[in-house]
Amino acid sequence: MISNENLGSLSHESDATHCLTLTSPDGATAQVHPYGAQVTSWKPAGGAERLFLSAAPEFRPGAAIRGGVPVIFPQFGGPGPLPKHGFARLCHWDPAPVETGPDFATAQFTLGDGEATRQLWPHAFRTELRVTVGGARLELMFSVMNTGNEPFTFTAALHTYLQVADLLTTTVEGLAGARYHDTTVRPWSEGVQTEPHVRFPAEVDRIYYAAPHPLRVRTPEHVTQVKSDDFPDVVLWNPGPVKSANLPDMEAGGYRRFVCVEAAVVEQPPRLKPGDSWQGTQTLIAEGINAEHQGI
Ligand code: TA6
Repeated sequence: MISNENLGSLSHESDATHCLTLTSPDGATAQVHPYGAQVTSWKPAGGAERLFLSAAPEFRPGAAIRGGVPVIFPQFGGPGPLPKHGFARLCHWDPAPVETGPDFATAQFTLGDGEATRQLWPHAFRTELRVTVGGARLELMFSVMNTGNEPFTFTAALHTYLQVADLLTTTVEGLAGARYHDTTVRPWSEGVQTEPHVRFPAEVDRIYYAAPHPLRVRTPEHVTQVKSDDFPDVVLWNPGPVKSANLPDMEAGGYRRFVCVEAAVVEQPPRLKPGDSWQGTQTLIAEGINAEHQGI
């Protein structure tokens, strides 16, 4: 468990008082928690909640918020020297004030290195997450800058939990032809997506490389388009019933209410020289929302 002083801890108090709400004039809203700069709610204009948030969160140092959009940096997954999924989701980020335009609201969150992050990962960096909501869209722009004197590499993801009414009637479309690793088995097995739809009859945990875009997450109730810019990879995850039962921060049956579609940069870790930066964007679009609400 991470308990360094500069890393954050999740508490009921911080949850209640420090969440930022973004409200676009057209009625679209998002909520972002400075702990992890984690988007925990997104409602498109005229629509209902589109993100999953666990009803049984863990409030302890070193725990991440289960749901919404955890920011994974500087290490995706378990393999590597850092705790699984790195530390960005366990840190308090600095929020800038919410700005509102004619058809959007936006806020930016910043995280830099500190003593605790340098103990885990000896690099000087600055990351920013800009969250913009408006109409049918939620846009998340993540950037990484090397503010030190030595180069570094990293992997990252926006680990988006999309809410669905029933996992078993949910499909993800658009990945046909993509090469992937199935990470539910050891060693990971390689495959190529042949079916036009990915379904979730049991645990799914796959990293698709150089994945096509956009993807569509289709349920009987609605369709969400997932676009990425400069995140070359996509991770699909649902723990299924067995692994879900072992997650202390997941309510019984909670796994049936989400699918994670993650914009990721994993296979080819970006290498930043001093002064260099990298940026990637994930955009979610609630299809079928009134056309006048499509833009940001
Ligand atoms: O992104 C998929 C994944 O790496 C899965 O292997 C699964 O473990 C998931 O993330 C959630 O990880 P977490 O550390 O949040 O429990």
